Amino acid sequence: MLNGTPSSIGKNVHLKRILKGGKAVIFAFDHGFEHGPSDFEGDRIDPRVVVKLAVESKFDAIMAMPGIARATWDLWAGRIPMIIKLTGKTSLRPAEFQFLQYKIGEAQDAAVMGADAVAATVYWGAVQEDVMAERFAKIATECNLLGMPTLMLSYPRGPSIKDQNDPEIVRYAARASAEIGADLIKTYYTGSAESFRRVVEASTVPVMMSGGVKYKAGIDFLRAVENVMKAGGAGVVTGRNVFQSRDFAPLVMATRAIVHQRLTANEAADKFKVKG
Ligand code: FBP
Repeated sequence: MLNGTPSSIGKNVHLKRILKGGKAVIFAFDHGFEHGPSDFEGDRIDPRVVVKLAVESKFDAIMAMPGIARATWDLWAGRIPMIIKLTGKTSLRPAEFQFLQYKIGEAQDAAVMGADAVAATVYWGAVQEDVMAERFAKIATECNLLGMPTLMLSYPRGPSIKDQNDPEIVRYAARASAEIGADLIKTYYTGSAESFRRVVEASTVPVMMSGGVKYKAGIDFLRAVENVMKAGGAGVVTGRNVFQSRDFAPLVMATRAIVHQRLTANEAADKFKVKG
């Protein structure tokens, strides 16, 4: 039996709830804050409708802002681990502030609410990279005391970042995220299994793909997930590719089959009848 300090054991207990065999398919649901209500169509404006779908489709965890976690707690409690996001920015801010995420909560409040982890964003390459990195480091220190893992949304963005999907830049961001002490990393897909492997190998902690803007067809999204798994990635954290699709549950189940059972994208799409 491995021994450890209470906080290191706590971190592992939480991580084991989120990652199954070291892999996970996590639902990103902070878009109402980051992009505004225009990201949601019809009844999906209601977070309870979306969280119910996420729970029923069997995501491994949900990442949401504190107010959404609170408004839906009875739907996820005891069913799916919640990761509370502690940084954000709205798209309403002036352009010169779009590269800065500010702190909107405390790790302690997330722990009190029953979260299994906290998430925070750093834009590597931004003018205010230092501000976000310092905030992340403080959150990580708090989390170490609480025995909670951190998920970093590790995004290369800034005046000198010409291509935020450039594998050399994404792997630098992943490496910096691991070096600062993130427990899990979510970052941009670099376009192929070979290039994403370079990202994964640069990190000392699990690297997950960030879903991004909705692909034209579900199968294209599933192919990207397949490549991430071939590259040794730990899965995917996705929002729009699922909640902006009418194929919500089939897409989640197909993604799970690729991540957890290593089906190919074509096999998973056939099995779960993903249409687009
Ligand atoms: P998606 O899978 O929808 O891209 O969600 C991932 C995410 O990081 C969200 O957590 C966040 O709200 C959004 O993307 C950020 O989007 P943008 O790239 O416009 O800042």
